[in-house]
Amino acid sequence: MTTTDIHTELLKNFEEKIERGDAIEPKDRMPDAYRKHLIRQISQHAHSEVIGMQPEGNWITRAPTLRARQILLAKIQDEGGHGLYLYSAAETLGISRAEMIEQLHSGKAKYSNIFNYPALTWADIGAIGWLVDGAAIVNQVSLQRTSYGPYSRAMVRICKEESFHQRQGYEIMAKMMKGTKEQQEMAQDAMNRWWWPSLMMFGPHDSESPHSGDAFRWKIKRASNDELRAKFIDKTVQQAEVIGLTIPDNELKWNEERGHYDHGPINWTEFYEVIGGNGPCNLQRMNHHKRVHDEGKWVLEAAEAWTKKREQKLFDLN
Ligand code: FAQ
Repeated sequence: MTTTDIHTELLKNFEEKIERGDAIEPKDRMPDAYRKHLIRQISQHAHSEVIGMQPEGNWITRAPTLRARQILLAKIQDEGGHGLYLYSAAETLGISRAEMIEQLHSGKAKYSNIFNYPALTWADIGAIGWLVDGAAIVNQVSLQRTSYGPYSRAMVRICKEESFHQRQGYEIMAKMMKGTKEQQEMAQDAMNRWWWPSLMMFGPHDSESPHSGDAFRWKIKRASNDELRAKFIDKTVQQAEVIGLTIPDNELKWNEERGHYDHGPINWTEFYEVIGGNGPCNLQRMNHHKRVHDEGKWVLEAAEAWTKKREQKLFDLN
């Protein structure tokens, strides 16, 4: 067998595994394009979790009660943990965490559009939990069946935690809607500002999504951007109705034939501006991440020095 034959055989094995719906594991042979596609998606997902801690972090000291503060703190810690599972999953594909952070800082790697908007009031914390985590869950539930084993297993755990996050946000909104007129207005205002960016989280329409072709062929994506967006809208409209919030879309209408809500046009110019680095908070988010990364370098250095010392000790003992 020539090297080319072996290569062809290994890639055939990969295609067959995908066809059967078997998981691809780190030691399996995979096409380079599959590996790169996953590194892009998983690292962007990880960066989103970590950058997503910033808008909520601003509210820890301003939470209205001790209970609300404890819950918010636990939620934000979870998001940091999600980032860590995802960085670890991406590392199994042959990229280091340092390289991923470098790509984030240089602008090569993206993170979710949604975290470039400011959290102006306590109701925004409700809207983030309810809408942003709600949108993230819809996407992540479908990714539990993604073809790459480490990514799919990370999703299973993450989804369990996200459903608690979504309830945390919904509880805040429900409480505010039972409160004073000012509190109700604050909740509606947060809804108005977070609704459209939340719909953008699912990415461009299927017809405009350059990565979807490969993503479906390799079973990385199990549902399309538009299908997931529709699922999110359908369930969220009902939740909004229960607590008396209005969806800020005059064109929102149930379509009996499609079995989904029709919605008004999404502002894709805004979406591309935001993911291109020109959203309201992009600079602030990146500067904060870079500063904290630099300030925390000593922790990494200390951990590395300790590991080296321990290894030397073990070596001396042997
Ligand atoms: N934001 O061809 P497609 C969370 C980019 S986790 C920014 O459709 P694809 C938890 C895309 O990268 C939220 N960029 O791409 C939490 C590509 O650009 P590129 C994160 C976006 O990958 C809650 C270009 O547009 N979740 O919130 C976005 O097939 C609360 C063309 O797009 C995930 O990352 C966007 N929204 O589909 C934390 C889920 N959408 O890379 C804290 C995993 C698209 O060529 C607090 N990711 N782009 O330069 C996915 O499922 C997919 O990557 C999609 C995009 C669906 C996001």
